[in-house]
Amino acid sequence: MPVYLGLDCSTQSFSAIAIAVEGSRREVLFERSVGFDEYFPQYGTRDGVLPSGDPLVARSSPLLWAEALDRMMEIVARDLRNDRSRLAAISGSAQQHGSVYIGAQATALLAALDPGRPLVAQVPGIFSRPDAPIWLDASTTPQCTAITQAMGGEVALARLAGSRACERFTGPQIRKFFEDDPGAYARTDKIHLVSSFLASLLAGAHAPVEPGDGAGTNLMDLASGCWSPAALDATAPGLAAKLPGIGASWAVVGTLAPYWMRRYGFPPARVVAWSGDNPCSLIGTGQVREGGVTISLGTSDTLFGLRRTWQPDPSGAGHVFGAPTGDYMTLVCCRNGSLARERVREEHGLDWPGFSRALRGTPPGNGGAILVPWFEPEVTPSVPVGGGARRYALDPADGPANVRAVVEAQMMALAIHSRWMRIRVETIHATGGAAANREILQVMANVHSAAVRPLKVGNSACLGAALRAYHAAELAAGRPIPWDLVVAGFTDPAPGEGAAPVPAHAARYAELMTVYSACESHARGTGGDPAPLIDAFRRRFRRA
Ligand code: XUL
Repeated sequence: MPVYLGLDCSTQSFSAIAIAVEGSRREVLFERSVGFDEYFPQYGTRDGVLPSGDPLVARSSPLLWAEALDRMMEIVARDLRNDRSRLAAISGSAQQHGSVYIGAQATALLAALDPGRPLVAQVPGIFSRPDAPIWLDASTTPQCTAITQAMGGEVALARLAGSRACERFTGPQIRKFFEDDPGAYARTDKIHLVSSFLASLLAGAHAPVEPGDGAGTNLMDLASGCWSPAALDATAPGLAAKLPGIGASWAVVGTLAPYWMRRYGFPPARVVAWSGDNPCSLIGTGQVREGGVTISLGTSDTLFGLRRTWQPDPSGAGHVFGAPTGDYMTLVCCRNGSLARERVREEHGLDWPGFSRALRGTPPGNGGAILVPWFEPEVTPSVPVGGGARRYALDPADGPANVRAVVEAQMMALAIHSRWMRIRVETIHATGGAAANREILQVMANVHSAAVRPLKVGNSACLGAALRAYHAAELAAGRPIPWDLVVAGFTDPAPGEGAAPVPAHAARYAELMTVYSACESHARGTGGDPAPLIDAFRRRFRRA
């Protein structure tokens, strides 16, 4: 059976999933993952991020990503053993918005990688900037303001690009680089997304940007799928010449470079355009039709669904990206995801079973106790300068109540800030590390008043990349397959698992969400004291 490989360069780790497909026979061969901090301590990252004196700055190392790719390909070659020759295509998924800056010497270097030496020994010279700003960076508020002004305001930009100017998006990051270091900007020949950078290393030549991920730049005209000349002009001079082209999501960008074939014994497998982790996860959770919803609980918590047509979020908080099917996807992203859960768990000296026990032992609605979990600057709603977490009617020392409060807040924030999508949520496909936690899924089901189904494969972004490789390889071979058939057998919910909403608890959250919104507004300095609302909620659910 032909084998397809999906790779995933996320914030904290690098993963691979190999699948085998032939007709209706479908099999996940293996999943592998290496954490950046543990496997590559020499880079000094913490949770995948380089240390910085400025809490608004978040960068990682493109060299680390290259080394992790090399290590993962070695692992995959070992694990595929005699099946290596059956590798038909590879695609990938990467954290969105991050950018990699490359000098002109890279083109020749990429084409002549020496299989006798590891990648990490050969590529340091290609970067015109040693670090890469990533999606956790919140340092570009002045650049966002300037770009917004030049584009005629937030609404005009969102109508063109699917999102207002966001601190973590690539365009504002490029503008900041140009302002801070015009010399290095001038020496930059190509600016890649993390996704197109890694695809370029595999193919040994500059790969195009994929439109799903390209929509996370504030630079792409979402309707035409092309770079917008006006947005490029508003960002930095000469940018058009520095960006790779935008290709179709299913573009075969080349075959594996000789480096990979000679060093690890791979065949000349097709390299398919890489996309962002959220677009890939759309496929990896089987959202290939309009109307469904995925919640992904990872470093970021995201909620998204496929759309055939699109309108931007009038509040400016949500996003519209391209979907790898050629459609669109709407998305909200909350930055304070897994690290916020971990922080509360650690603050109260709990392990994960203890975290689950705390959820089981506390009442839905938490008696009106609220935590607004903005431990780090939040992206939804936009809280660029870290105002810190805020507690309302919540004792900071009460471990179980804080555990419930962080999970309820995260679920309510996703529900509140995704209303603009107007999706009638009946079933949620849950993915990401925390989707393995039954108690968290129960809160999700009650807050959204929807059935929650976790999927068999937890890393849906990586699986989505493997499925995209399969789809594109078939298309390239003249055998186009509908997306329903691409995902069939891979993205089915795990049987017997999941959570159903409890109607009385769902009704309670419908009221608590009004309280939570008021707490968010108060915490942002845009609303009054939510205490009267909290008291009213408490009186109503006193005996709950
Ligand atoms: C989406 C976003 C995050 C990153 C995390 O807009 O910023 O979900 O893609 O990997």
